[in-house]
Amino acid sequence: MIIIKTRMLGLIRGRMMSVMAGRVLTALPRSKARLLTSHPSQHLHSASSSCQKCELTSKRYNVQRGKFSAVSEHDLKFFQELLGSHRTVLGEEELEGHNTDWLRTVRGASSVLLKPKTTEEVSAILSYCDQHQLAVCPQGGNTGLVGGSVPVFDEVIVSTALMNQVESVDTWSGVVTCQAGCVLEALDQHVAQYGLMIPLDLGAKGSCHIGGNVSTNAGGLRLLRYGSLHGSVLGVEAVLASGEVVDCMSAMKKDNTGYDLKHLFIGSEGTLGLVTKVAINCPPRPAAVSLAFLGLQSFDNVLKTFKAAKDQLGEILSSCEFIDQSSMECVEGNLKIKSPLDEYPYYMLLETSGSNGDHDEEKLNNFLESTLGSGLVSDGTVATEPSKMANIWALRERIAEALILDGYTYKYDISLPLPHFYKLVEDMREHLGSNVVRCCGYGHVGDGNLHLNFTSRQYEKEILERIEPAVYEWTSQVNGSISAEHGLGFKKRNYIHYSKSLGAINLMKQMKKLMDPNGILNPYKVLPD
Ligand code: FAD
Ligand code: 2HG
Ligand code: ZN
Repeated sequence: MIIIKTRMLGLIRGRMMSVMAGRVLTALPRSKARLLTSHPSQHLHSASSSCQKCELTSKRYNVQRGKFSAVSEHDLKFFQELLGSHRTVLGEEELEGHNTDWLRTVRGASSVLLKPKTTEEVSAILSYCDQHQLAVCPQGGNTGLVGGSVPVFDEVIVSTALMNQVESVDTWSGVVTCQAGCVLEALDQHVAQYGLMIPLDLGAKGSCHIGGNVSTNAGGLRLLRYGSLHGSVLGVEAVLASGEVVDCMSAMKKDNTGYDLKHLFIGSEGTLGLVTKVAINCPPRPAAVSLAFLGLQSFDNVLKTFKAAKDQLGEILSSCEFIDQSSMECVEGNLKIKSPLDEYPYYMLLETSGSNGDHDEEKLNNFLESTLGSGLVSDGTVATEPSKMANIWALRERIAEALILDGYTYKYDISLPLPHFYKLVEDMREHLGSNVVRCCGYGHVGDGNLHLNFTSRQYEKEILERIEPAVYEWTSQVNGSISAEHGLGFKKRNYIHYSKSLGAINLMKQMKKLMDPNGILNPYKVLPD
């Protein structure tokens, strides 16, 4: 067994960072994971061109502050003694980017950001906050899309930015053990040296932390192939609100010793504990990757093409994504990225990953021949060259970024049975008419996960009230989920009952009470008011 010793993994080196209105906008480069060679960086801009500060969440959403203490000079002294003054960040300007979400739709007013390096420091911080009734907001890369990663009022922000050590890579079992603050893309590049890959990939890979990914149970572009983090994460270490460290760091693939507590931390969005370490099962890195980009005339053809891809490409199919015309217009128009195909009402990306390029290409070409021949697919192109694949992936991965440039984005992340998948977009488009600039649908069609987005020039309460709860009622009626992969965070918590029974919600509340009796961990998030 070969164990490779520790290495620091921070924000990807050499990335361009730009600063807008005092906020660092992290560039999100193309992944080597998918393409196996390096690529020019892409720059992810997180704000509308006007770059205005958004309204305080507490005001916009009329939230009542919990009975927490406010941070005092005495508290600051404790934090400074524990971490030193450079890891106890103060000041409105310094905290601006940590108080505001990536979408610039929610904003808190925290006055202190803490940057621990070790589990022991996290434990000391939480134990102190619990004893002094100070609310805490855990923060990773702050790329979350439901307002969970930023404070609502003045919660102490505990960032994992400096917890970026890889502890070991077991090359026999393919298990990597690391701290929670490793940036996803950096971690993937690290395990690539050993012929492995992190079984998760998403557009925010250059900024999001693995601890944030685990805490949101992020899905991403390859869930179809590698499954959810509930399967890939073998171990979790987390610190409870009391400061107690819960060690569930088994790196064994099989471990049936009692309740599998790690699952409580996967997807609980920092409300039950702060994740400090993870152990992840990494599959072998594929030697050959191909990407087909298809144009289709109807959504029915999208579904039939997905079915055909499963039947004909089965074991090598690694991603099945979908883009509608309105999303394509947005990414082409706002970001000036050019599609290699003419205009179609629907587009699909089908990626194959395997160990034998010739074999995979032959399969993909046969698949294309048959679907083009039968008329299911109207046009298509296959890329195996990294730069061409990168351009096609940008059309899909950068839609969220393109939408922001319209002004304000109303974002919905819905699981639906496939026969209903696109009907929701059509019905909502009709329901909203010319009130919105755009109503578009895209997403992980292979997983039944629709990303439904609306935009307007600026935030309008009337538009929000026209969308919600209508979109959740529609979803609930077809037994879908109102949050497929982004979580509930702040924005969706009061709609949980559309997807969970009263009994389930009550049990969740009891678990919260047991694990965080004073409710200091990420208040106003996940559970309903
Ligand atoms: P943050 O945004 O910092 O935090 C997210 C939540 O987790 C918050 O509630 C926070 O309190 C909590 N948290 C963070 N770290 C910890 C910790 N160590 N312990 C306990 N709680 C913690 N999501 C998908 O699922 N699939 C996608 O394909 C996808 N694509 C995206 C593309 C773009 C361009 C962007 C901007 C976002 C995308 N997201 C996607 C959403 C987001 O990237 C994920 O939710 C990601 O997992 C968040 O990681 P983070 O480190 O940025 O966490
Ligand atoms: C994606 O898959 C992300 O690109 C973001 O989950 C989805 O922008 C969205 O709605
Ligand atoms: Zn997604």
